[in-house]
Amino acid sequence: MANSTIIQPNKGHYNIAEELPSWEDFSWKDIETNFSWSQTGKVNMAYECVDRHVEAGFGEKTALHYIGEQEEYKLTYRDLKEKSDLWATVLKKRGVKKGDFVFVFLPKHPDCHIAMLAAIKLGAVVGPLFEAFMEDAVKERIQDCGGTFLIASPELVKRVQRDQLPSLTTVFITAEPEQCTGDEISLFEEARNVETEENIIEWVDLDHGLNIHYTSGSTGKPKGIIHAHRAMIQQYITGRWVLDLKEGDIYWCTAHPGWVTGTVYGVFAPLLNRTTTVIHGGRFGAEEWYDILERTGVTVWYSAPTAFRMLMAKGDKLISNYDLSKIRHILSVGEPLNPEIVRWGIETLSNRIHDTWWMTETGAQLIVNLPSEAIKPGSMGKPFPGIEAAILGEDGEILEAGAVGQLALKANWPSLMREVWKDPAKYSTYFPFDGWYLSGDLATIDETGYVFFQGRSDDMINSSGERIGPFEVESKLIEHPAVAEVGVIGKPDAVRGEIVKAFIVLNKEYQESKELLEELRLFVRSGLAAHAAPREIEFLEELPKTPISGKVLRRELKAREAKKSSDLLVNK
Ligand code: 6R9
Repeated sequence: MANSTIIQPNKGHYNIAEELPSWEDFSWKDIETNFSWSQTGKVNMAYECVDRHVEAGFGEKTALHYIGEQEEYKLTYRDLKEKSDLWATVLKKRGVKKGDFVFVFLPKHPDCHIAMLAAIKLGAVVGPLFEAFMEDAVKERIQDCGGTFLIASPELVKRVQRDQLPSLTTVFITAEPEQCTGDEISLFEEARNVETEENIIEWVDLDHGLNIHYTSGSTGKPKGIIHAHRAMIQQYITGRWVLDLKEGDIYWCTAHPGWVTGTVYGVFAPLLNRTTTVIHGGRFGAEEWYDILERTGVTVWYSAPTAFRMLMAKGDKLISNYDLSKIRHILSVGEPLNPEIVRWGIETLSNRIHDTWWMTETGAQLIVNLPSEAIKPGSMGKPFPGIEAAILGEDGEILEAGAVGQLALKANWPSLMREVWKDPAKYSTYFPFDGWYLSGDLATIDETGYVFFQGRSDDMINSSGERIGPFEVESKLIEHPAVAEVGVIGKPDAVRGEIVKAFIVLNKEYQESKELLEELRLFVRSGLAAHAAPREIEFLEELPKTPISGKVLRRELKAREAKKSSDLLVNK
């Protein structure tokens, strides 16, 4: 809790704040009444995302605004309904039925939305695959749940090893027949040759499987996390109250649906709230991103610390070339949001950046900075209404304010995962203490209920008996003008148990030098604490990161260190 600054909201920015109930008055049951199924009990996420809005007279509203490298176009809610109905008809004709796994391997593109919605309309469980996955990552996932159907682009399908995936019987390609090979089916051609089936929607139970996302956690092979249609309750209301989405907003979530953020807050939540979503095909580029924000008039923007840091590293002069005045609400997820980024947001974008915390397993945001509340930079915010958080000690006891322990959430909430695919034993490891979901993250909660992230439990550093969270050291270092990116780990040390080691990527106008190294060490020593100052600093060209969400891979940095020291031993 190094930083005690409090940043008050600019109330005029936000819309929904006034309708927020007090914590005591909140009930998930009340939220359900926004949906017609609260009477029927039968549901379909795709209907709630799309068809419902067309029936209510909003068919002409823009649902998707696509900006690709070659083309740019918009689709209305009616377009999205017609296209997803049509593709659902094709899928059904080719055998897709309720409960089947349908993988979607497409770049960020409206086709990805349409494919996902079409599969969901049939009651299939959709598995969006991240566009940068290579052969093994794709194989592992499809194999694990015996996926039978795949919808892919002609480029990405090349990374699918059909000969090693016997379960995968049917592959649809989002292209014309000339671009298909072997038994691949041209989705475009088939779609031209069918009549859209009326009432194509398969009504399912609230607990019926909706999507599967694989998450690696800290060890072991990826686990298939399955969510149910019920998750929409929380995905809808967090979209409304946290993203503050309303009529007239232009919303951009920069994540690909292969990351849970891109599915929940890139596809479902904005459609559930009848918003216009911007889709940008292509990779990160500061100029492109600023251009998109300006040109499409984005009002609400959801991204990640790694992207904000890359924009910061490009300098503030670049921003001044763009008119970004339409942006009224910015949010972040996936990694600790350094206070420096929050300051940058206020100075250069005239907006607070609102941190949100959740996990693949939790299915929706749980710890948030509501737009109407004060922000404490360095804190992830407070539990969303209806969510109870606590810091637990080793034996599951609730720790007092300020103590470091495991961040735990009182189960149950609507979007909590339904199962870990074929691994009930793994599922129960999340609930070692009665009624609590254990996150694997270490955190503290202050007297006012704000939650401060410390690190994954396996990232904590213990140096001469002092416990040091890598996040605080990283956040201090990032304040230094020379530092663009940083990852901090505990390096095994014979005397101290561990020492703090920082891996730093320098901003391009800075050169590696002994003086700079000393200056950085002093910067932490004087700004944070002597024991937190890195005893070792190594400069790198880039940091290892998770491909999907850009999280700094501290465990990879650790593994490199371990390997280095064992090499030393061997070479002695
Ligand atoms: C949505 C998502 C989950 C892990 C989580 C934590 C880290 C997420 C964070 C954050 C600090 C935040 N994480 N949000 N750490 N501050 N606001 O990221 O899901 O990819 O499954 O990762 O990410 O360590 O446990 P997922």
